[in-house]
Amino acid sequence: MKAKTILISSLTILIAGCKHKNENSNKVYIEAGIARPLKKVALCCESRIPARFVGMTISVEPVLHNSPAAANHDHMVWIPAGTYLMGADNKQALPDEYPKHKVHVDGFWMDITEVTNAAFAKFVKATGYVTTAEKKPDWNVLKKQLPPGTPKPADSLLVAASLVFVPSKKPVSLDDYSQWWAWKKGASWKHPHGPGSNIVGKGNYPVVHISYFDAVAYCKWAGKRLPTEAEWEWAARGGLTNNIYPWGNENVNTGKPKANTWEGSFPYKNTLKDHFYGLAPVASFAANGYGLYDMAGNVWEWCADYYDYRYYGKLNPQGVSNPKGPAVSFDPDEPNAQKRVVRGGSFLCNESYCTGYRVARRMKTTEDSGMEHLGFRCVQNQ
Ligand SMILES: [Ca+2]
Repeated sequence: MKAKTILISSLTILIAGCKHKNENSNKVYIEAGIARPLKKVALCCESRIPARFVGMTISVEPVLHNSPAAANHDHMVWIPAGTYLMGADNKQALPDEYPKHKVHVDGFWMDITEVTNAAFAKFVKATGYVTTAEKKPDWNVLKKQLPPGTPKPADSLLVAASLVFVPSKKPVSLDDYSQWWAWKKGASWKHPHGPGSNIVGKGNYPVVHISYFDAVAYCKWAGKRLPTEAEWEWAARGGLTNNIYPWGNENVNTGKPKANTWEGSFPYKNTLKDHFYGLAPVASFAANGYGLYDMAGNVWEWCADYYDYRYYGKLNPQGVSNPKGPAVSFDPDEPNAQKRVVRGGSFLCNESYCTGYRVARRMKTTEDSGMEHLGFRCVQNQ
């Protein structure tokens, strides 16, 4: 196994583009230099999206040396309090979406769009903040989080970098995410597709390559916070009851485009029915019933909660109020990795295998993950 493949395998995992069922369960993959059986769902969307460093569990509260911006409700909408049934709505639901359970959430303010490049640039200008993707990984730190004996990758790979989407030229096995994700030196929020790309003229596009730490730092500065998973799903439903998508139940591919997704055959053929191959400017599609844009598709959005695939089953079946997620994360596919929930799907999600744009769809990734299709939006209590 080439060093680069080992690194990508150890740095990344899968995505937003994968089948519901992996038919090649007898294959193995290399993670951190160790061959492991490929589980039936191990490399599907439902299991995980790429992580920057597998098993790296850094819990670092961001420290800001500048005063926060004055809190206001500009560009936000009030989401009313309510009680709903959280979780699975249809047969595409994954095991971690069960059981469907009663949840009450208090009212809150929510950004009507994903945080944009323009907004993030203001934050960086005010604070001098440097994102995770812009920092060189420290091998002495990294190796402590990996299995003993994991070989050190080449110095040329231990650089400030992030994961960018590179389509294949033909159909490929959806088991091998390294065929469409590339560890690209210099990729960051300012260079979404690596050196040579930039965000000039794209102030109204969602900021991407944002780690959980980056998102929390921005929210703090803005006088806001990340939504809980329960708040996010309640808001995404937009006042509808037990519907599959933010717009209702009409299939994503039926009628006029309703979200920025991947149409065609992943990861090599995109029919562009929704007119966007990659990212779309925020609010390019109709808002949901609460006035929120892009709660489906465009970019995955960070939530505050740790991820535990068993979490719903541990809650009081009579109902819960303002749940804040489990005390610790647990993903059976990567039991040592500390993961947070991400929601909403991205421009890479496709009806045939990912369906990340369903309002009940859960996804998770390690806190240091930064990718070309991962962003966030904020909420506020009052
Ligand atoms: Ca699209």
